Amino acid sequence: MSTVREAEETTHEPSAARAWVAVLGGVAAGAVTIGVAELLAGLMERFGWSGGIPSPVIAVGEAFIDRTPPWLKDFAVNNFGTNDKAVLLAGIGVVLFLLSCLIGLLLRRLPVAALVGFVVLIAVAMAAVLTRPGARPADLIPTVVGGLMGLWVLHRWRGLLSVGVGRREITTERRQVLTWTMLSVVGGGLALAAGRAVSGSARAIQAARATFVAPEVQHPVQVPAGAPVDVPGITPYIVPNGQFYRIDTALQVPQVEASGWKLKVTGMVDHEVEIDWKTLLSKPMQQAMITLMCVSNEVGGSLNGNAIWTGWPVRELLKLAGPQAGADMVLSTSVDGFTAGTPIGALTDDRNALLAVAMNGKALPVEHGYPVRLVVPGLYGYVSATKWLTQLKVTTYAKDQGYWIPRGWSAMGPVKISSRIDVPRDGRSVSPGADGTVPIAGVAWDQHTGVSGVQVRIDDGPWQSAKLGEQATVDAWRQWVLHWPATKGRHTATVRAVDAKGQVQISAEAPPPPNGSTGLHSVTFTVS
Ligand SMILES: Nc1nc2c(c(=O)[nH]1)N[C@H]1C(S)=C(S)[C@@H](COP(=O)(O)O)O[C@H]1N2
Ligand SMILES: [Mo]
Repeated sequence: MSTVREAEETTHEPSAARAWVAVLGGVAAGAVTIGVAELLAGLMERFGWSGGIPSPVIAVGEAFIDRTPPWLKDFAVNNFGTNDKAVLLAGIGVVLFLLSCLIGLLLRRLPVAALVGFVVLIAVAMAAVLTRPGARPADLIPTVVGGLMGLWVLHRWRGLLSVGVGRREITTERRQVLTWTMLSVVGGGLALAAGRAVSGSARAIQAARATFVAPEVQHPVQVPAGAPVDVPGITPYIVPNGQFYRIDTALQVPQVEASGWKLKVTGMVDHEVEIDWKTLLSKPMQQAMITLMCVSNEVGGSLNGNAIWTGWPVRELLKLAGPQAGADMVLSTSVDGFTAGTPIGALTDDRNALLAVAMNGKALPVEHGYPVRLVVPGLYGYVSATKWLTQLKVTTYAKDQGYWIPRGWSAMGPVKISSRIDVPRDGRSVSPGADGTVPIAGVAWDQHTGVSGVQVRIDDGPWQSAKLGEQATVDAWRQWVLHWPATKGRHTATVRAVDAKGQVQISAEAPPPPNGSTGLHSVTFTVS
C-alpha cells in the first residue's frame, strides 16, 4: 500500500501533483486577478478615467443587486438591515474564493476546463462592467488586464504541476509553490487595498464638500422651541447627518463632482432644459424641514429621519421646461441608474419638493446624494428621493416605471401615518423618576398631512393622550411623551397616532411590501 502510494507520488505526471498544490494555484490566480483589477479600477476612478464602475467586483455586486428577486432582498434587509451591503461583499468574497479553488482543482486533471471556466468568469465580469450605467469601453481595462494576469498565473501553475510538485519530501518545487502563492495572495491583497484606498475622486469631493457653504435663504427654518420633547433616549428631533438612515442600491457610493454635475429635464416638455451646479446655486433657494421615510420600514423600525433641507423648488425648474398636457409622472434618474417615478402633481404643487443641495446646513453627505438629490414631502423615498440626481423625465405612468415597481412595489407611494416608541426600549428595565412616573416617548408622522394626536395604551388599559411637541410643519414628524405613573412589574406600551383630520392610525398589520407597513408599535419593559 505505502509503496504504491510512494510510487504514485513520485511520478512526474500532472495528476501526481497533490490537490492542495492545484488549489493554491487557483487561489493565487484569483488573488492576482482581483488585486490587479481593483488596483487599476481604483486608479481609473481616482483620475476620473472611468465612466461607470470599473471594478469588476463592485460591478458584479451591483448587477447582482439589480437582479435580486424581491424575496431575497426582503430576506437580506430583514436579517442584515443596513449591513446588507457588507454581507453581500463578504458573500462575493466567499464565492470568488470557492470558484478560485475549483478552478485550481480543475487545473490538475482538466486544464482546458479550468482555463475555459476562468475565461467565462472574466466574461461575466466584463458584461457586468459594460452594463453599468455610464459605462465606457475603457472601464473594461482593469478586468481584462487582471484576467490576463490571472491566466498567466494559471499557465505557470500548469508548469509547476507538470513537474510533479506535491511529493511528500520538501523539494525546491514545493518551496516555489508556497512562495508563489504567498506572493500572489499578499500582493493581490495589497493591490486590492491600495486600489480601494485611491479609488474615486473621493478626496477631491470631500474637500469640495468641506468648503461648500450652504446657500443663503430668505426664510431659514427655525425649529420652534416647543417642537423637541426633552426625554433622554428619544430620537433627535433633527437627526444629525452622520446618524441619518441610509438606503440605496449602490454597493459603492457614487462619487459625483459638483463641478461636472448637470441635470437634464427631458420627455413631455415644451423645451428641454439643462442646468449645471453653478446655475442651480444661483437660483433662489429655500429651506424646508422634511421627514424622509423608507417604505421598507417595519412597524417600530428606524428607516426614517427628519432634517432641514436647502434647495431650489423642483416646480421652478419644471416651469422652465413646460410640462405638456397628459404627463402624470416625473421619472428621476440617478447617476447610478436608480430611478423613481413621482406624481407630477407632487412636484408642481406648492409643497416644498426640493432639488436639495444641503442637509442640516452642510453639503449633502456623499451617501445621501451629493451634490444634488430630490426630497419630496409626503412620499416614500423609493418614489421620490433620488440621490445623485442627473435627469428628470416628464412622462406617464403608462409609459415608465421607477426602479422598485417591477420588483413588486406599488407605483404610488404616499407615506402612511405611523408612530414609534423610542423609550423605554423593548426588553429594558426602568425605574420611575422622583415623581413616580416613567416617560414613554417617541415620534409620530404623517408627512404632508400632519399628526394631531398621539395615544398610548399600557397593557390592556384605556388609550391615554400623550403630550405632543409643537408641530413645526405638517411635513415633519412630531415627538411625544407620556409621563406614566408607573406600577412595578412587566408592562407593554402600545402607541397610535391621530392624523390632522382626526383619523386614528389603524391597528391591522401589513408588511412593508407593496406600499408600506401598517400596525401598532409596542414595547415590553419591566418597572423595578
Ligand atoms: N440613487 C438612489 N437614490 C435613492 C435610492 C437608491 O437606491 N438610489 N433609494 C431611495 C430610497 S428607497 C430611500 S428610502 C431614500 C433614502 O435616502 P437616505 O439614504 O438619504 O436616507 O433614498 C432614495 N433615493
Ligand atoms: Mo426606501
